[in-house]
Amino acid sequence: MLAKKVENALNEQVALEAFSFFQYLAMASWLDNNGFEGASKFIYNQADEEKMHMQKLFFYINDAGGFAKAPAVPQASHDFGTFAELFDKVLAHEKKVSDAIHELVNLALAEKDFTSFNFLQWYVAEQLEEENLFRTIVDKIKMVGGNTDGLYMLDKDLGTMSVKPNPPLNSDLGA
Ligand code: OFO
Repeated sequence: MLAKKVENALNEQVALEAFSFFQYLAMASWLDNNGFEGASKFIYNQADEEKMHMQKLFFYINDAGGFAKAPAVPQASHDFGTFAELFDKVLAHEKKVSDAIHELVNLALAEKDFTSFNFLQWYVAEQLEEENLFRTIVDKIKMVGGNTDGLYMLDKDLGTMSVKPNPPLNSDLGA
């Protein structure tokens, strides 16, 4: 049974994932407008992943006997400075999401809500993967520095990065 405090915190996480979706949509649009076609495609795919993260939580809340609520989402920003600054912001955002997931895990354990604790392990693993991915991209951007040829190649590479197949959106823990 879903503990009430955990249900509320899961609904807050739904809102954070929804914000991530819109924030990445805004970033993809900025990249597209600034000539970074490959990176734009890559971030559009990341936005889709965030939507999936949100829906997976949403379905879980109801599956576990709670009430999933469509969230109010804060306005995403549209100004990111430079290509490098944009990816710094993505990495910082992913770290914030990881902290929120870890808080949720902590709460589930404190409330002896072992079902939610188990469900959330998928997000713990996902955040490790996402932080690692964006840290690598930030490192590559630093390596390239202001070199336009290097930036061109990096943008191209980002555009060819494969899209992960989405897991089922219900609370299937085998996902
Ligand atoms: Fe990229 O963060 Fe969702 O969970």
